[in-house]
Amino acid sequence: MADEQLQVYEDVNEWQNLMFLYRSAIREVRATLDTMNDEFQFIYQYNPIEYIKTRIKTPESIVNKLRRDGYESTIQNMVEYVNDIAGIRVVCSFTSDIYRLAEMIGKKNDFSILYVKDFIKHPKESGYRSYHMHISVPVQTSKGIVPTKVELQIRTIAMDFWASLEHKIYYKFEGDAPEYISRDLRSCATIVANLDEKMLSLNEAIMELEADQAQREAAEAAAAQAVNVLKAAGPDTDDPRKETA
Ligand code: 0O2
Repeated sequence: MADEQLQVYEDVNEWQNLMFLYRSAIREVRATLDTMNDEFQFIYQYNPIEYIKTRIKTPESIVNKLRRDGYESTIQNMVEYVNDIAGIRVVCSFTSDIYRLAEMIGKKNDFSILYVKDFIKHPKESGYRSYHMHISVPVQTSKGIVPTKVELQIRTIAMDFWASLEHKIYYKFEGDAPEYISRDLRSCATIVANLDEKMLSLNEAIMELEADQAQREAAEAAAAQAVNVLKAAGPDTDDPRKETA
């Protein structure tokens, strides 16, 4: 009995240590994303990240996933086979931002990319679209560095809206929604994809107009400056009317 109790205490300790690692990994990735957002502002003059959500998977959801994949509910299996215990969702304005961000994350020396799932280029049967990056983050502890897995889901506002609603419906019907609801959701996913495409091309058109306007203003400013220089040089210099008078 005492031994069993000890085992429970050891497991609780192990569980708490693990949760500490996942929380720390989330904090580190989040800080990197905030810095990236600032860097993005510097390079492209706007912030691509609308908002970030983070979560630690619930014990119930971990156990369900292990069971679904045919593994026993042990802490070792959970660490080895459940890759999204630490989850970060990054919501962007445009699809192009997703790929730019993913590229920047890929270049971070601290993180190693374990694998990527591009559900934007290859949407799921359900209609789900999102870009998933599975990374390993080195968490510094008093006992040394512990590589810790984090799942990053990067998607647009429209994709996030769709996924949140679909997730609720999926749970409401325990994965067995009536066919007409699944069909409607799939057609909504197509509308969302078209909307994202339209918004992206609108944004590109706006940016082109802004660039043209900035160019025109710069040319006008240069012309005005040239006139001022001539005026300042006085009527004696280079004034052809003076010679003919
Ligand atoms: P929850 O409640 O969000 O945690 P892997 O281990 O990476 O090989 P995995 O994790 O079994 O594969 O599956 P996948 O397909 O990569 O999905 C990972 C997560 O993406 C899911 O976690 C969801 O958050 C999200 N997701 C995947 N497919 C769908 C979908 O069709 N609709 C919605 N709304 N979300 C989806 P969980 O654990 O399923 O759920």
